[in-house]
Amino acid sequence: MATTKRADFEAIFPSLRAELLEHAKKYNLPANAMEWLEKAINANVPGGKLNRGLSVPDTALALLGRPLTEEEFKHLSTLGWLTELLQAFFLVSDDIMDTSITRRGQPCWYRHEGVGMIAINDAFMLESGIYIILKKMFRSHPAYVDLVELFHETTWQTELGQLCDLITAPEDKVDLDNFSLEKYMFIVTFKTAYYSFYLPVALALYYLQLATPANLKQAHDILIPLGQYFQIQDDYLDAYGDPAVIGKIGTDIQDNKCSWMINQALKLATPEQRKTLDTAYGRKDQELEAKVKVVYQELDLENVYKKYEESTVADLRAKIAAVDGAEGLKKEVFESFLAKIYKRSK
Ligand code: DMA
Ligand code: MG
Ligand code: MG
Ligand code: MG
Repeated sequence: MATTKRADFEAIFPSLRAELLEHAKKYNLPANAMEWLEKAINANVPGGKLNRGLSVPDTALALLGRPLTEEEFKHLSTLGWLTELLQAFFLVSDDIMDTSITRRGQPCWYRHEGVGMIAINDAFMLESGIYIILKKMFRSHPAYVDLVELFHETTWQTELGQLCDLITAPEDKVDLDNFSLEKYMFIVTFKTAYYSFYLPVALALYYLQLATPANLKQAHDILIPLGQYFQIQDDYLDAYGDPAVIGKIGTDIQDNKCSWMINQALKLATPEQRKTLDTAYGRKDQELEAKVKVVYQELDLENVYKKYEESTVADLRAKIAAVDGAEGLKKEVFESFLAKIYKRSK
């Protein structure tokens, strides 16, 4: 299947950045603030894997089964970049809330020299940028209201997920009985699956004016499980990934997160191992974190994860194989998502 070239997609970005800066300049924003805004955009929007962004034109390519016109490519890539702006907004704030150290191989934005909590306002500006570009480029598109509402709803869903993620991980009160796979699935569905998987496909469907309640639901029912799998990978990589490859240092154990790993450990732990987890999990202490990882090793969570991955991917493949095109969707849309993330190490 034809896919979007990363360089072609990246070539769209400078004009969007210019639109945002020009819009700020209209208010006579002082030069030092203009520079700040540009730096905040440059440090946080490009430079990721661009999986979400590329998925928007890729979905359109799969749906149409023909090359995109220049205008379609520009518009769909713009919508892709708006998902990357949304992601930048979430990541800047997530890293503050998770007290993370690095992101994409660099210090997290709030840890840059002179940034600190100004990053909170930067996150808001990155979010607002979505609606400035949407208005500028899609104001007269028949699906304009759908696009705006989709971004708003997806943002809300992600924030609900982040809320649950955070309140299930209190800093001052570790209680592993408070975790469950049920709570976990809610958290990951909302904090990750909607914005990372459902959003790009829904954007392409709305833009092409192919969206119907039935195909949005069919897409949802495959993309949400795909997104859950993606976040389970993220949790696995938090403990087992190589920071040099994933570009970030895991914080889930010290942050007392209701992660997939701890939920598996709680299912399998002996009373002795459980005691270790109770005293070592969720403490801001590297030695205690290492003790939790020893229990993970003893329980061979690496293999538990690999088995989970194979069985989930088999289920997902079966779901995708059942897409018959009756609703105007194509298997390729979902196959390309799965191919991008299967056995990922970053
Ligand atoms: C990701 O959760 C969710 C959002 C909305 C960014 P996370 O904190 O596990 O992500 P990461 O591991 O990238 O910090
Ligand atoms: Mg985080
Ligand atoms: Mg987080
Ligand atoms: Mg994570």
